[in-house]
Formats: sequence, structure tokens, C-alpha cells
Amino acid sequence: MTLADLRIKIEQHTAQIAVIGLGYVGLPVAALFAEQGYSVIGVDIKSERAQRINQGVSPIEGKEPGLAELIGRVIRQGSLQATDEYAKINACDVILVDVETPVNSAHIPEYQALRSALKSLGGVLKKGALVVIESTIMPGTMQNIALPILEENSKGKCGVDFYLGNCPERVMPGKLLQNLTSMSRVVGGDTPETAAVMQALYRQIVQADVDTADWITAELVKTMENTYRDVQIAFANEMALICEALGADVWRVRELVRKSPGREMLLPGAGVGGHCIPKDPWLLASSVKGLDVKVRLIPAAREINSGMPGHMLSLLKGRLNDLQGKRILILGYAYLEDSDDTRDAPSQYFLRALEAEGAIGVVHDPFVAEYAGDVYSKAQGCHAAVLMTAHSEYRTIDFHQLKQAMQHALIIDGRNLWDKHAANSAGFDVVRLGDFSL
Ligand code: SAJ
Repeated sequence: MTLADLRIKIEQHTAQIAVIGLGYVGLPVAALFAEQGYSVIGVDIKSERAQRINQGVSPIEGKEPGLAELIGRVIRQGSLQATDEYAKINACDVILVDVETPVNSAHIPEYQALRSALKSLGGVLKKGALVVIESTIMPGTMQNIALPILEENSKGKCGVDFYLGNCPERVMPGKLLQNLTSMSRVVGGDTPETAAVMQALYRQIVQADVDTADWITAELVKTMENTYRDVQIAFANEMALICEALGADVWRVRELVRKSPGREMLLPGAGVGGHCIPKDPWLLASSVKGLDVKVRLIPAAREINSGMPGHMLSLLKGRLNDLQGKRILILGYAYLEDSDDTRDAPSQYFLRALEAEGAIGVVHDPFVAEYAGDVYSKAQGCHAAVLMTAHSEYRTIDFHQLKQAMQHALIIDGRNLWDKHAANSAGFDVVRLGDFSL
């Protein structure tokens, strides 16, 4: 099959599509192509996950508007089926790869899942098929890892026997379907002709720009956009530390800085968590390891942001000094407000540091089942309340009721959620991150 043949099948919706990895990226994208009338086969090594999907049940946690209904619909229509067997995708014309790409403790991606998926795919790859890697990868991965693994295992040649592209995902928990259909995408092809066919494919589900590029450009866009955000947040955090040292209020300073055009200063906070922002800067930095370029800003920003949970501990110790045996209420365990996603959450690091000081962390989070419940009951006997995640529920907390429950009226606000004076008037001593103004 030539690229021209493939393009026709894509435009006629007769192309058979496979999606490898049915997680929070792969499953929604499989369902969206199935909804467009394509026959889609999802592959996941977790057979119980495949079974649940075949029963029309979404295994994706958290509130994802429209996703469960969409999965149920396309399963009932028979346009989506899930399996744990790679053999079932040997007739597919397009294969999307959505497996995880974590980094190790040295911040290097080892790609176990990606290597295994591409090795298995290579063994069943149909001649003339298009393979698109959607996972976030280190720039250079397409050329140095994906290409050789696929050529070796398919015994074919890229650009002759199969085509290979990179289309980085841009999803966010809580808005998976909305993001997949409304955010622009970059499609990097082994050749401009491949990129053009990828553009035709993604235009079937994306109502935003689909921009063509080469591999390295597509790889750089995704890792760079998240590194940009990490550096921006680190700037805000360092400004908070400066304001504390100078006895100023970073929140007031930030408000006035933002009045200057082009100064969209982001928010200081108790830390930076999630599945993308803490990881992607390391993917970008690793791409130039050993090359003649000094990467200083990226690791420095990572050091500032990953140091924020520790800074929250120092704010606490500044008031309680000895934490041994103290009960500390931790408000928020998810990494993001009004989300149940706890991946790489700052609260995990804060809790560990707290326990290392001999304190007892009492965690509350309305979105995380094991920590949900009545916040005032959790506050019973606590010596301080530390706000780590700005869940909306906390905005309207009753300071008087909270004070009654607690043994000591101390609040550390890591997200500028509360009006300091309201908490003061309820009798609380309030320490707000970045605000040492009198
Ligand atoms: N955070 C701050 N200060 C800020 C913004 C965020 O401390 O000003 C913290 C959050 O509390 C959280 C972490 O950073 O712990 C990440 O927050 P995020 O708003 O960046 O949310 P994510 O992790 O879901 O990032 C996603 C990314 N989207 C994709 O990878 C497709 C990112 O590129 C988006 O910019 C971001 O959502 C977004 O704009 O919401």
C-alpha cells in the first residue's frame, strides 16, 4: 500500500486503526476514531483492562466528561474492540502508540514500555502501514530508537515498507476528550509526504490546527512547551522566596507585575506535580546530553520547583520548630486543584518530609477516596493545617469550626487560597507562602 492508497482509505474511513496502550491518552483517541466510523482495535497488555473496555466500561479514573458514554457507544456499535493480542492488529493500516515514557531516578527515559510495544508491533506490522508515536518522547527518540526497533523487527525499511510519525499528545486529566478534539497538534513525519497523510488522519478528529513537521521538530514542541511552563512556574516560586526574604507580599507584587504588558507571571505554589510538567523538562535536557551545549536553566527550574514541598515544611517549622509527635493536617493530596490525580503530587513529598521529622501527617482530599471525609473531623487535635492543593471545597472552609477542632490555630497557605485577614480574625496565625508582609 502506498501513501496515496493510505490517504484514500483514511479519507473514506475504511482504514483500519490500532491503538497500542489504552490509558488516559490511548483510550480516548481510540474511541474518537471509532466514533468517526473507523474500525479500531485497542491493544493493552493488561488483559483485564481490555476485558472491561469490551464490556463498554471506561477504566479511566476521575471525571472525564463524555468519555464513559462514548466508550459504551462505540463498543456497542462494534467500531471499537480491545485485546491483549498484538496478532489482532496485523491487518491494520494505521497504528498509534500511546504507552508510558517515565524517566528513571537519573532523569533518563529507559523506554521499557515503548521498546516492548514497538518490538511486538514490528512482528505483526502490515506492509505499507503508518505507525504514529503519540507518547511524549525525548527529542531524537524517533531516529535513534523507534526507527531501528521497527526496521529490525519488521524486517522492513521505513519509507518503503512502512511509514513512521510522531504526533505528541496534548491531553489534560479532566478534559481528555475536549483537549483531543480542540487543541492543535503537530504531526512529524519521516517525510513531508508522510506528514501530509498524518495531517489528513488527525483532521478527522481535531477541530484545530494540525501542523506538519519533521520528527525532531514534533519531539521538541511537546517537551519544550512543558519545559516552558516549568521554568515559568519556577520563576514565580523564586520570586516568592525573594518576597519572603524581603518581608513583601509576592501575591500583591505579582498582581502589579502583570499590569506590565507581556508579564504573565504564573503562580507560586506548594509544588509542581503531575504526569507531564515534572518529567518533560528532563526529556528535553537529556536529548542534548553529551553534546556541546550547556543546559543550566532547565535543571535549575526543576530544582526550585521540586524544592517547594520542602519550603512548605520550613514555613511550618518556622512556627512550630519541633515537629516531633505533632499532628499536621495536610489539605490536598492531588497534584492539581479539583482533580483526583495524585501522580507525582507535591503532597507526597511534603508528607514524607513531615514524617521524617517525627510528625504525624493527617491527609484530607475530597477527590481522593482514601483521604476523603469530613475535614473538621480530620482536623481534630491537629497542631497546624497546611494547604497543598487549592481544591474549591477549601475556599469556603469555616475557620471557626476548624479552630475548634484543632489543638493549635496555625495555617500554612501554600496556594494563596485564603484571605489572610479572615483567618486571622478567626484567631488563626497564618503563614502564606511568599508573603512575609506585616
Ligand atoms: N502549578 C503552579 N503554578 C502555576 C501553574 C501550575 O504551581 O502557575 C502547579 C500545579 O499546582 C500542578 C503543576 O504545577 O501541581 C502542573 O500544573 P498544570 O496546570 O501545568 O497542569 P498539568 O500538569 O495538567 O499540565 C497540563 C499540560 N498539558 C499537556 O501536557 C497536554 C500543560 O502543557 C498545560 O500547560 C497545562 O496542563 C495547562 O495549561 O493547564
